[in-house]
Amino acid sequence: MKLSFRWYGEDDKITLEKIRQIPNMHGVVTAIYDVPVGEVWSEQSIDRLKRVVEASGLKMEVIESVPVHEDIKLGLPSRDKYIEAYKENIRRLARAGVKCICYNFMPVFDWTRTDLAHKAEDGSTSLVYYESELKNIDPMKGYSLPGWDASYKKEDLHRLFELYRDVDEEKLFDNLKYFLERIIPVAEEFGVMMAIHPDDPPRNIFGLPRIITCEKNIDRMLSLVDSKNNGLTMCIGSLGADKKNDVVRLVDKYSKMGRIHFMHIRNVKLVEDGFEETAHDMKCGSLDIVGVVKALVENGFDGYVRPDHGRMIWGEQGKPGYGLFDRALGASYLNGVFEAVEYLKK
Ligand code: DNO
Repeated sequence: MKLSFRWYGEDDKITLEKIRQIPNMHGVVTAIYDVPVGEVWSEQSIDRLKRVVEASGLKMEVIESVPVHEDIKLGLPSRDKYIEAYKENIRRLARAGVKCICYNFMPVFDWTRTDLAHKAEDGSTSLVYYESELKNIDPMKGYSLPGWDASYKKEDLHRLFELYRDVDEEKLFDNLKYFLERIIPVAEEFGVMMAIHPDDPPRNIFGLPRIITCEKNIDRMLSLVDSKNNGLTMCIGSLGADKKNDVVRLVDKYSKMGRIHFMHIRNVKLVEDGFEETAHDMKCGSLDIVGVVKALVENGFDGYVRPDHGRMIWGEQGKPGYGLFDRALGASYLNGVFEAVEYLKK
C-alpha cells in the first residue's frame, strides 16, 4: 500500500514538511482549489503544485477531488461541455503523473454531519451525525463542510433543489452512466484510475437522492462501464455508517476484483441515532479495521491508502476532521496494522 495524507494546498497550515515526517509517507492527496467546478485546471497550476509537493520529497499521484459539475449529475444539456472539461482535466493530470482521481456523485452536498465538534469523555472533539438533528440544519442557508466543492452559489440552491425534483435514483444512475461512458475511455488511454467516493452518510439527505450507498448499487455502478479504470475510493467510514454494509466483505470483494484504487480508512462508532467519528483504532469504534487491512493484504492491494478524518486533540484548532495530530496518529496506527498483518502472512 502507498500511504498518503490529504493536503489542502499551499494555504494549508499543515505543511508538507510536517506531513513528510509521518513514518512511511508516500505522498499527498490534493487538488487545485481556486478554479470553479466544471472548468479546466491550468497546466501551470498543476505543474506548480506538483513541483511544490515533489520538492518536499512527497509524491502527487492522487487527486481528491476533480469535482463533478451539478449539470452532469442533473443530466442537463449543458453537461457535454462540462464533460469535455473533465476529460481535459484527466489528460492534464495524467501528464503530470497523477495515477488516481477521486470524485463523488452526490447531488449538491458532499459529506454531511450534524455537529463538527462533539465533545467526548476524554476532552477530544469529533464529527458526529445524529439523524434526529438533521432537521435543525437548513440546507438553504449555505451549509458547508471542509473539502466541499460547490458549483453553485447560495442564491442558486432553491433552483437546484427544484431541478433535482425530477431526478430520482434511476435518473441519477442514468446520468452517472452517461458521464462514465465518456470519461472512462480517456482514463484508460491515459492510465488514470477513476475512484468514486461513496455517499457519506450512505442514505438520501434533504430529499436528494444518493446512489453509492450499498453493495447492490456499487455492483451496478461498476458494471455501468466494466473497466478497471472505473473503480472505487473505498471509504469504510462512509459505508460503515450503515450497519447493513459489512465493510470487510466489501473490501475483500472489490479488492479481489481489482476495483479499489484508493482506501479511506477511519473508524465510526454506530449509535442509536447515527454515528460518531472516533480515533482510527479498532477498539475505539464499530468497524473491523484489522479485518479490512487483512483483506487488502491477502488480495495483494498496492493502491493508495489514507487516514481519514481525525478528532481534534491536544488543543489543536483547524479544519474539522482535518487537523494534523489525530490523522498522524491514524496514519501511524494504519502503518502498524499493515506491518503486523504483512509480517504474519509471511
Ligand atoms: C470528506 C471527504 C469527501 C471526499 C469527496 C470525494 O472528508 O471524504 O469530501 O473528498 O466526497 O469527492
